[in-house]
Amino acid sequence: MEDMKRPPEPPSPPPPSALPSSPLPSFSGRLHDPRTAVSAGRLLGAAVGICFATGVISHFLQHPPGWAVDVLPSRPVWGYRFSQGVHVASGIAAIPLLLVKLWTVYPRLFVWPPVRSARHGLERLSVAVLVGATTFELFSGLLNTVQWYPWPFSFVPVHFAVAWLLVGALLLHVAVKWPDITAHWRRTSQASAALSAEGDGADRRSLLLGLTAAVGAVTLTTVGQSFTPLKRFDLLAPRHPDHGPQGLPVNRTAAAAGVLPALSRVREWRLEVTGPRPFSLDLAALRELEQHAVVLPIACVEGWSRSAHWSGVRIRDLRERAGAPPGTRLRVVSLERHGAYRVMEMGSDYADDPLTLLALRLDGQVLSPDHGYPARIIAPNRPGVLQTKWVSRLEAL
Ligand SMILES: Nc1nc2c(c(=O)[nH]1)N[C@H]1C(S)=C(S)[C@@H](COP(=O)(O)O)O[C@H]1N2
Ligand SMILES: [Mo]
Repeated sequence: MEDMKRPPEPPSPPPPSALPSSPLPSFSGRLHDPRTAVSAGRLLGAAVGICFATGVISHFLQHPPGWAVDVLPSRPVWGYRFSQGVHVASGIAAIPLLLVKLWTVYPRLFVWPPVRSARHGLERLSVAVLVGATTFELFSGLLNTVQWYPWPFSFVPVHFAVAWLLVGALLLHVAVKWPDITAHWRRTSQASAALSAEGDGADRRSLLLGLTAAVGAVTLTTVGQSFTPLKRFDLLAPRHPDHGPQGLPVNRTAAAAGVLPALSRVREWRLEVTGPRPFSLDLAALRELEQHAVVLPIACVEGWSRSAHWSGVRIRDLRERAGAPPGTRLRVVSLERHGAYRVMEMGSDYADDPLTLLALRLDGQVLSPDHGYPARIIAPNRPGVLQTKWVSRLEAL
C-alpha cells in the first residue's frame, strides 16, 4: 500500500561520465518524431515540387534562351495564367507547411555533439542550405507578390538561382533520409505503429488537421486573385481581380511609368513599324484598319490574373503590311523611357497568332492610360510583364 502512494522512482540517470554532457536544452514534446516530420515533409515536398516546376515554366516563358524564342507555343491561351496561378498558390501554401515542418525538427538544432563525423557534418550543412534556401524562396516570393523589395539584389535572377540550390539540397535530403521516409511513409508500418503505440497518434492527427486548415485558409483567402470563381474570398491577396480602372488591376500605372507627359502629346503619337517596307500610322489611321476582338487574360507574374475583352489590330497584319514574312520575330518598344518592361521581344509563334493584337480597346472602351493608351500588346499564353503597354514602335527582326 505504501508503495502506491509514492511517486514512481525516476530511473537512475547514467553516470555523468557515460554521456557527453550537453549544455543545451532537451525536448520532451511528443511530435518531434520522424513520423510527424515525414507527414509534414511530404506535403511540403509536394508543394515545393509543384512550385519549382511552375516557376521554371514561368522563367522559361519570360526569359527564353535564344534557341527557344521561336518555339515557345502561344497556346493554350490560358497556359501561363494557370501555371503562374499554381506557382503563387503553391508557394503561399508552402509557408504554413514549412513552419510546421521546422517546428517538428527544430530540437535537432540542439543535438550534442553538434558534429559526430565528417558525414554527419556534411548532412547538417545540407540541411542548413535546404532550410535557408526554402525560407528565402518562400519569403522573397511572398514579398514579390506585394512588390516589396527590401534587398539590394534584383529579384528574378536570385529567386531563380536559389530555386536550383533548394532543389539540389532537397534531393540530397530525401536521399539521406530515405530510410526514415520509407519506414514512416505508411501509418501502418512497424516503425510508425510503434510511435503511435506511445499514444501520440491523436496528437499527430490534430497537428495535421490544424495544418490542413491553415493551408486551406491561406489558399482560400488568396487564390481568388487568379481563380476568379473564388474572387469573393480573396481577402488577403494584394490585387483583387475586380479592382482597377475599367475593372482590371494595374501593375504599373501611367504615372509610375512616367508616360503622362508623352500621353499629353498623344496627337503627335505615331505607331512606327519597321521592316522591309516601314510605315507609321496615327491613332485615327490605326482605328481605320481591320479590327479584331479577342478574349484573353492578363496574367501577372505576381499572381493575379483576369480575363478581358480586347479589340484592336492583329500584329500579324501590321507585320505583313511592313513586308515581313510569317515566322518573323518582333521587337516591341514602349513610350516609357525607363523601366525593365520598356522593350519586349516576341517569338514568331506569338507574332503570327491571330489572337495577338495591338489592342486599342478594353471591354468596349478606349484603353485607359493605366492600361496602355493609346495601344498595347495582348497575346495568348504570355506572362503579364510581356504585355507591353504604351506601344510606340514595332520592329520586324
Ligand atoms: N511599358 C510597360 N508595359 C507593361 C508594364 C510596364 O511596367 N511597362 N507592366 C507589365 C505588367 S508587370 C503587367 S502584369 C501588365 C499589366 O497590365 P495592366 O496594367 O493593363 O493590367 O502590363 C505589363 N506591361
Ligand atoms: Mo506583372
